[in-house]
Amino acid sequence: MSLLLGRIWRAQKAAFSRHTRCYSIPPFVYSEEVSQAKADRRPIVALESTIVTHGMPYPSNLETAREVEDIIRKRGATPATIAILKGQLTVGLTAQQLEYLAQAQGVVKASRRDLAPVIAAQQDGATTVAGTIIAAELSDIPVFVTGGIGGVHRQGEKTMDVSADLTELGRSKTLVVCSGVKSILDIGRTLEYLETQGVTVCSFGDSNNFPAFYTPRSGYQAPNRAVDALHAARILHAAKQLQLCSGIVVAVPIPEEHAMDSNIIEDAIQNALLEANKLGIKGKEVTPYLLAAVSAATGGASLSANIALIKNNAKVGADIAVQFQKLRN
Ligand code: PSU
Ligand code: MN
Repeated sequence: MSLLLGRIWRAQKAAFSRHTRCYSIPPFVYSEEVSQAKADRRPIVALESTIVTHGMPYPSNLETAREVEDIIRKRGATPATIAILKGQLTVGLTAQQLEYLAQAQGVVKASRRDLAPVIAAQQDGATTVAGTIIAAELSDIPVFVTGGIGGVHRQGEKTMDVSADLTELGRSKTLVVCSGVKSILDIGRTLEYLETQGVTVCSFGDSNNFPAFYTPRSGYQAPNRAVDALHAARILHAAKQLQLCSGIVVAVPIPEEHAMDSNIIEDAIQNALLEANKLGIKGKEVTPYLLAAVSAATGGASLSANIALIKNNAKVGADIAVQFQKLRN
């Protein structure tokens, strides 16, 4: 009897360790470059991929993604563009992988809810801000750079269209550098929702004004300000010490020389919203549709502004990552 029990126990133990071994394999791969930076404890900056596949047209998307990575390298950090390639969550794309993704068709825009299905179906997926935060946390990369985060859509109080980026920020430990939210969204309600989620929102630099993506000032005050990269890194460090499992937004205004005229952009947005409504665009298609419509309506001027601000954000994000790594090491 005891022999039998012993055999059952051993069999169960083996099954259990097979089970745990199976799930203890990290669900992602690093590029060679990121893997080396990790080993050397050098600063890394996470980058999203929805901006590449759904946020900008080819070839501007590829050129911008490459330039952003190079800016980060020049400032002493390692870029890690994150995407799902044939079901493999990949932290740090090689030059070839980035080139592939920038032209690939049928890539799924992957937010939190989409990650598991895309991986299970071995599809290609471009991670949104929410999706990228999840991967960045799994791989312990605390600084992430993008152009704009998602937010509460205009009329969101009726449609309930609130980006999962906001709830993800509410449950993450990541610092996201961006230029605020696009004015296709309801900026005031987005700030309210971030407050509810416990997200620390800082304007960056000289002004307390929360930026409006294409323009440096939204008219809304940011609740905090980070005067420079070291200050932002200190805020991240303090949040880590407190084990706050809620994120930080560092909102960097578009450089004045690249800012758009706010009337021109507002007109383009109003028309794009009406058109989206008429066409019945819903759900995850809304943001990519509005981005493309605004770009077309401004003759590409909004695309140039978008490119300029993300390059500037890359500088700020790299500097924060460098400063934070010094506090951490
Ligand atoms: N805002 C931009 N450019 C973008 C996006 C937002 O200015 O490319 C993308 C980001 O990937 C963001 C996503 O996470 O759109 C938000 O989509 P949604 O509103 O469906 O959550
Ligand atoms: Mn939405």
